[in-house]
Amino acid sequence: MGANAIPSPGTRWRRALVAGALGALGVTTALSVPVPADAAASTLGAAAAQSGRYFGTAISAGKLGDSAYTTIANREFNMVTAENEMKIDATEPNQNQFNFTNADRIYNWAVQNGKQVRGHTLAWYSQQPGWMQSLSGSALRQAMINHINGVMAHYKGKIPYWDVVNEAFDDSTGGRRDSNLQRTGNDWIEVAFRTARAADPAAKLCYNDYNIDNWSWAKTQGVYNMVKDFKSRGVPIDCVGLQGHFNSGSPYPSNYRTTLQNFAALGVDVAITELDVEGASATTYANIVNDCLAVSRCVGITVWGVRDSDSWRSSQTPLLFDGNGNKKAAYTSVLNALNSATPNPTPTPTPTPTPTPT
Ligand code: 9MR
Repeated sequence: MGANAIPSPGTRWRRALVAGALGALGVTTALSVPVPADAAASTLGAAAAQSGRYFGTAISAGKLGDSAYTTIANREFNMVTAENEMKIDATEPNQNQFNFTNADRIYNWAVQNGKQVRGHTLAWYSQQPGWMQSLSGSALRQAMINHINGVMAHYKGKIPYWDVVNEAFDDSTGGRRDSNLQRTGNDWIEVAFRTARAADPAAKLCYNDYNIDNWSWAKTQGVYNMVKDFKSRGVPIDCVGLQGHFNSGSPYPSNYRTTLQNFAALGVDVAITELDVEGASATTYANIVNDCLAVSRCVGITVWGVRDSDSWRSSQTPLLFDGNGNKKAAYTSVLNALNSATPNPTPTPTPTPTPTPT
């Protein structure tokens, strides 16, 4: 909890003044205008911490030598996701030869600067090394298990949230995405989660995907039904990551809060894990933040890069800082939304999970 969670006397005094002025004008409605306060936090991470949440960014190891980049990243964010460096091709380039050089550069930079790290990602159809792409059947299944064990052992007890499985659902049908992992058998996802639980019982285990924001979309329903099934059968899952890559083809939906609430009601944390918004509308960014703040189990928000020039979709200028590192209007609206949050509802994370015997 940040030191600024409780409004200072000065804040309350200004509120009373505004209320008095409105009263003199005959305005009697409840006052809900956010009042800029000296209690407000001045960075995204500190502002999110006021309600027990985090605000994170994707980080690239190759940019850690860019001081303009690290200055902003260090100042503003208190959670870090490796944009590519913890993926399968990076951490196990040859079968059973693990390489954590770049992953550790990011991990160490984060921890040395007082930040936590979200693990991304252990089992995914994409960014598989060549040797894994050529496997199938039980050999691939065993390689997936071995990969999860190898990476999670390296970071055991150090990563609060792992994206165990990424993007396993089909975009249009709401069924499973066809992939070499899927062809090993429909139980591959639960095997991945059970393996992950045993490998690091302290980590919260997430399913992460895009286009699961709109409650009425088939893909959202498909993932929801999988999580519901897992919870009912005791398959260990603790969180759902909604990536949040919003653009004209996949716009921020008005029912987003409903989606977050419905996932959370299954008994998992939710997080916005890779947020970017085409054009970076300040209003849309504020709406997204307010939706997370309205859901007690929405534990934090991560934007997918620091400056527009760092984005995988840089031409869409979807982030909070421009290419020169200047704060954009969306930055201010996000900061204000975070600062307007009451300390409650605070996230109520899942209890430390107990390993489920396989
Ligand atoms: O931002 C990442 C980009 O640098 C990589 O080239 C790409 C390769 O697949 O992955 C991007 O990150 C993705 C993330 O890992 C999973 N969700 C979608 C992200 C954007 O493609």
